Amino acid sequence: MKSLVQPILLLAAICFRTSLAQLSGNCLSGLPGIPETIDRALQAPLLSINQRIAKLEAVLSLTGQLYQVGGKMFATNGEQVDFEASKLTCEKAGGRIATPKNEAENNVVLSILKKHNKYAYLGVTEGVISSIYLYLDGTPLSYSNWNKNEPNGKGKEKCVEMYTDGLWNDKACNQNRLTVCEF
Ligand SMILES: [Ca+2]
Repeated sequence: MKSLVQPILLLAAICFRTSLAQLSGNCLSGLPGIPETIDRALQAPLLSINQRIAKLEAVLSLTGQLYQVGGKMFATNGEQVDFEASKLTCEKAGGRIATPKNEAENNVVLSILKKHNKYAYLGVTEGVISSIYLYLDGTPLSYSNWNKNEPNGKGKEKCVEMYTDGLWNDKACNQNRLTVCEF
């Protein structure tokens, strides 16, 4: 029960220090960060869970095992395998192979590649039409960061790798590349 008691005490302390004018806020309606619509009996346990997750994220980030940007988390197992094996590993872990959809996400994947000094396959493959690249669910790319003169495989480089400068290259799928997953 200790873990449940602590957030309640914390809230009590916050309320204690809060003026009457603010009593219509968190002290009466819900705990910080917890929607008011959640049953009050569940609010303290939820706050406790949120705090513990935040601590775990901090530890994993500190040790370089977790990279976060926006709502996504990226991580690598440090292993180099081909595209299909990378994809499968990420899926088995409950995520998917890294698929940066904006510059910020691309930069986070880049930071992982720089740390390991390896290239990685992305969750992008060539569609039925040559030189048209798609996400793995078949939808068109909303972001790309092709290297100069890429993609140049013309149907012979079905996968896409990211270099250690963040730029993309279409590449055969059978090379060994660092597995980077997103969650
Ligand atoms: Ca290429």
